[in-house]
Amino acid sequence: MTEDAVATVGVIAVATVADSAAGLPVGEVDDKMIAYAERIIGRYDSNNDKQLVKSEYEKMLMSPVAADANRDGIITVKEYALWMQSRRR
Ligand SMILES: [Ca+2]
Repeated sequence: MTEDAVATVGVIAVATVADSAAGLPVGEVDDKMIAYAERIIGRYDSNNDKQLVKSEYEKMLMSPVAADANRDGIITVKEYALWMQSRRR
């Protein structure tokens, strides 16, 4: 599946994820999902700190703000991976 296709699917699922944000899974993240999150984040990570701040992620087609599990305004690889993983279930 292309990343664009994933993004399209994600837009449809965003409301569901937002509803269940309080119950985000903790811990177990698929290695493939981590690698995928690193690729996506790396594309927007201007300062190469392996995480996204608002000025970086606001350029993304699909806002990952729902991935910010602890609401600190920073999207880490793990948060992004968990978020994507939760949307695929
Ligand atoms: Ca965060």
